[in-house]
Amino acid sequence: MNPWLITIPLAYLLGSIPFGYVLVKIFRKQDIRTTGSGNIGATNVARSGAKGLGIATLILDLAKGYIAVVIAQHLAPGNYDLAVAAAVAAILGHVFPVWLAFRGGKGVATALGVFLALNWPSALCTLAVFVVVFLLTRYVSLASIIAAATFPLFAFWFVPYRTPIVIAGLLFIPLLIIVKHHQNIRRLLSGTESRFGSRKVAA
Ligand code: NKO
Repeated sequence: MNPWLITIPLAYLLGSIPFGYVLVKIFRKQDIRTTGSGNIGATNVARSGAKGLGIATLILDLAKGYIAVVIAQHLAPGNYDLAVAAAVAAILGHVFPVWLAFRGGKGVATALGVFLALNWPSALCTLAVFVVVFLLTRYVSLASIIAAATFPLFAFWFVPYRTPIVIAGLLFIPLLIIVKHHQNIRRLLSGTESRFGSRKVAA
C-alpha cells in the first residue's frame, strides 16, 4: 500500500488532537478559548492559572508532532519528502483541527516536535533562539515569531535534501506560525501583549 495514503491522514489526525483544550475541559471544566488570548496552546493554558496543565500541553503537543514524523520515517525509511509532508499535515491538524471548527493553535510546540524528529540540530538551534528571546523579553509570542523566522536558516544549513516538497515544507511551517501570531504582532506593536508570568491578561 502507498505509504502516503496512511501517513498523511494519520499525521493530520494526530496533530488535530487539541490537548490544551481537552486538558482544561477535563480538569478545570473550562473552555480555554474563552480566557486570556483564547489560544489553545501551552502558554495560554499556563496563563489561565493551570501551570501543570500548561507543561502537559507543551509536552503532548510536542509529542504528537514528533510521533507523526517518526511514523512516516518507519513506514517509508529514507523518504524525506513523506516525512516533511507528514510534518506539514501534523501542523495543519494542530492549526486547523476538524474537531474545533478548524480553529486551533499556533503550531509552535508541535513544530518543535516535528523538527526534532526531522532534523534535530536545526530544531535545537531554533529552540536556543526561542530561549534567548524569551529570557530577554518574557514574551512567548515574540520568541515564537523570531524562532520561526530564523528556522529556515538553520534548516537549510543542516538539512541535506533539496526537493521541492522539502523546501516548500520547511518554509511553509514557519510562515504559517508567524501568520497565526498576527494578533500577537498587533499587541506587541501597541505594547499590550502580556509577558509570561505577568497578571495582565491580553484582550
Ligand atoms: O497565548 O497567544 P499566546 O500568548 O503556546 O501564545 C503565543 C505562543 C503560542 O505557542 C504556544 C506554545 C508554546 C511553546 C513554548 C516552548 C516551545 C519552544 C519552541 C521553540 C521552537 C519554535 C519552532 C518554530 C519552528 C518553525 O507563541
